[in-house]
Amino acid sequence: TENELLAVFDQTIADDQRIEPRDWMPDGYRKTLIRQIAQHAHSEIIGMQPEGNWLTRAPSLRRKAILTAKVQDEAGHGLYLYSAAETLGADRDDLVDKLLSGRQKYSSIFNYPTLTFADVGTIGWLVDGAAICNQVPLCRSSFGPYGRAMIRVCKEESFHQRQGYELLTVMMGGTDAQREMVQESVNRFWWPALMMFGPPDEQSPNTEQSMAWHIKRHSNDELRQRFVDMTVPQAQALGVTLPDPDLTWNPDRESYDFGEPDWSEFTAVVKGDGPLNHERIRVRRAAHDNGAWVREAAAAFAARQHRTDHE
Ligand code: FAQ
Repeated sequence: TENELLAVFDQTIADDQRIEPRDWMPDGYRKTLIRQIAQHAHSEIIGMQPEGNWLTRAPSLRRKAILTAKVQDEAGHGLYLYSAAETLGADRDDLVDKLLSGRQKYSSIFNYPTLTFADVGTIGWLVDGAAICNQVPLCRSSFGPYGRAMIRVCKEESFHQRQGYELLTVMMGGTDAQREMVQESVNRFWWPALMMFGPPDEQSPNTEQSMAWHIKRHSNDELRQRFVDMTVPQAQALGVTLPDPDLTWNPDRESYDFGEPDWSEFTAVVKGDGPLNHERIRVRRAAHDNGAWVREAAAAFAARQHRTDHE
């Protein structure tokens, strides 16, 4: 009966074991995972655009090769994540349709422009840094395919974070104009990076249930604090100033106190009114339309293979 199945599910979670696609699971668990995984997949795919815009303008062959590899990795992450969502019964065409019609979200961070090449470094350092901080605990997420996908994703994100930090160290060792370019970029990306962790805990409708199900392992505010504590010494080593006058070491908490992000900006960006929301979806829609012939050709080829196999 349903009650017996629920008891088995609850025990699996209590024992910190994994739920696999073949296992019975409550509808709410399935729905929340599809929501989070799809949103995560969409973020990887839309997240190719801000840095992708610099591929043709990278200042050297080496920087171009690194950036190409990174942007390709993001595409790969999107694909593993869509596959993980499919194991829950989601239909990929439907997920793509929901992204393109604005019915499913993607991370707020990708709605900000990349105005200078320093932004490529800052995205690696701060955006991939925040992504790692959020995703390392997801490797222990209770849903097997999601946790396993996160292991490889996190390894690749670490490389992304390091390439960004290394790029910034090179620029900081350059001319005054290069150092100013880095500082200006960090000023624009710091607060949006803190918003990646989601709303404050008391305004986060999903956290409590997702933590009870061991999908999320930490709350949004816990991870945001962890990110700040990890990043301040890196900023000092780089020689950049984080644009927050309230950022101070608190010896009692053994953590940094920091200012409040502008949550009205966050809400506006998530609702679709950020600087580049329309542009990101326009570009994605055009790419999807331009790729229609590839999907048709692949489907026709698969159907022919299927017929030959059965002859
Ligand atoms: N942007 O109740 P909560 C990357 C939504 S990293 C937009 O706290 P939850 C790598 C949230 O969905 C970025 N929406 O929600 C990369 C919910 O709305 P809903 C992707 C946000 O799920 C680097 C509502 O607000 N990473 O792509 C945001 O418990 C460089 C209430 O929020 C992931 O997706 C936001 N920042 O916690 C790629 C990680 N925050 O769905 C390219 C996996 C919240 O009810 C270049 N996801 N919302 O309509 C998670 O860990 C969680 O989903 C959170 C949100 C922590 C993001």
